[in-house]
Amino acid sequence: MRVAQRLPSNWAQGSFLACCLSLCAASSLLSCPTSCKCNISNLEVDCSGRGLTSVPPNIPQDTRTLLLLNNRLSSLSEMSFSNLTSLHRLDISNNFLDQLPPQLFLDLLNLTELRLRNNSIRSLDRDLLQGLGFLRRLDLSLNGLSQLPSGLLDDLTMLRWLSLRSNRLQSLDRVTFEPLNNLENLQLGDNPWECDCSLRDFKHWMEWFTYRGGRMDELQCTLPKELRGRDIRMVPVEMFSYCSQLEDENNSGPGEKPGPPCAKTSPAPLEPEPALDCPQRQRYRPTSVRRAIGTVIIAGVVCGVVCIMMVVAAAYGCIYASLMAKYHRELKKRQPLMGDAEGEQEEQRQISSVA
Ligand SMILES: *[C@@H]1O[C@H](CO)[C@@H](O)[C@H](O)[C@H]1NC(C)=O
Ligand SMILES: *[C@@H]1O[C@H](CO)[C@@H](O)[C@H](O)[C@H]1NC(C)=O
Ligand SMILES: *[C@@H]1O[C@H](CO)[C@@H](O)[C@H](O)[C@H]1NC(C)=O
Ligand SMILES: *[C@H]1O[C@H](CO)[C@@H](O)[C@H](O)[C@H]1NC(C)=O
Ligand SMILES: *[C@H]1O[C@H](CO)[C@@H](O)[C@H](O)[C@H]1NC(C)=O
Repeated sequence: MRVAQRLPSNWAQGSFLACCLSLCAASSLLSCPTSCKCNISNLEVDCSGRGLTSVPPNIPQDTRTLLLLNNRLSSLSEMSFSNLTSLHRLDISNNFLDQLPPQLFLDLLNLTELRLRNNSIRSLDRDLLQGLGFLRRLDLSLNGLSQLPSGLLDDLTMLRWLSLRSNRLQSLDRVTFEPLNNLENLQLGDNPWECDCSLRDFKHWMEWFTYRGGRMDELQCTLPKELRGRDIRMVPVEMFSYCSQLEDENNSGPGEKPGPPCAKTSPAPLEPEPALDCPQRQRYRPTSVRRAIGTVIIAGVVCGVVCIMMVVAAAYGCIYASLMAKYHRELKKRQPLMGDAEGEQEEQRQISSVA
């Protein structure tokens, strides 16, 4: 298969070079797909806004930038980009893609920028981005993603910018984001986040991420009701302390670890650690959050009452003390008219000694 593929591509390269020696512009125009514009000075092939329903054939093999945005692509075959090994930038935004074949980007090892904004992608295969070790920008915004498979981002150690804005994400796993050592900017806004135990570990990761200088937009909670509209980074970590209580209770339970019960409900047996966010446990969380909020409110009220009482007592003490001080001062002021108190005492002592 591979040999058969390479023969024509080598031939194409050879003919391209030969033409370059004579008339470069003419040859590049010949090899440019009819529905695209090709720029040989930066090896860019622009096929955007042509109403395309499939990737045009005969895209020059040394293409560095391929623009396919604003078309009508609804599916791609596994081989769509298979011989464009020099590709650095690929933009397929504003199409109707819903499912991407797992091997789609397998040969694009030099890819630095991948834009899939504004499609209908609902899920991604965990191997889709395998080997893209040079990728710096990844735009998945405006899609229908409801979760990211763990391992999806494992090879993206050079990634600097990632957008997951405007999807249907309710939760994210810390483990999925840990390989992104060079991430600088993360966009997570406009998703229906559920701020419960399943987001706790990711909250910790976000705190570490911003601590080391990473920038983020807002992650506003949608559920539970009590936290709607709040940024999860502003929710005190104490609100999540009940999570470890739940875990402890379960771990010290009748010998049953949290792993197996989740695995029963988890649809993907491939994931090694589904224990942290099994859907079964999520149902308990909103009530527990309510309980935690209730505790906080009661504690606040009690503290407030005690504080007010202390302030009243202190104020009373102060007023009493100042009144007493004033009273004493006035007493002292009045006494000198009749003579110094001590002088008088001395006089009296002298009188008594004389007597
Ligand atoms: C081709 O790319 C170069 C470098 O980016 C640019 O200056 C030039 O305007 C482009 N030519 C066309 C026809 O777009
Ligand atoms: C990828 O990029 C490197 C360095 O820019 C280059 O040496 C290599 O040939 C490229 N690989 C492909 C398949 O184009
Ligand atoms: C998303 O893509 C559709 C179809 O190409 C387009 O009509 C729409 O304007 C795009 N929306 C945004 C926000 O880019
Ligand atoms: C990749 O190259 C082969 C041979 O050069 C060609 O037949 C095929 O259409 C090219 N694929 C793309 C997506 O341009
Ligand atoms: C422990 O896990 C089981 C099974 O998932 C669940 O039914 C139970 O409610 C959990 N216990 C606590 C205290 O959350």
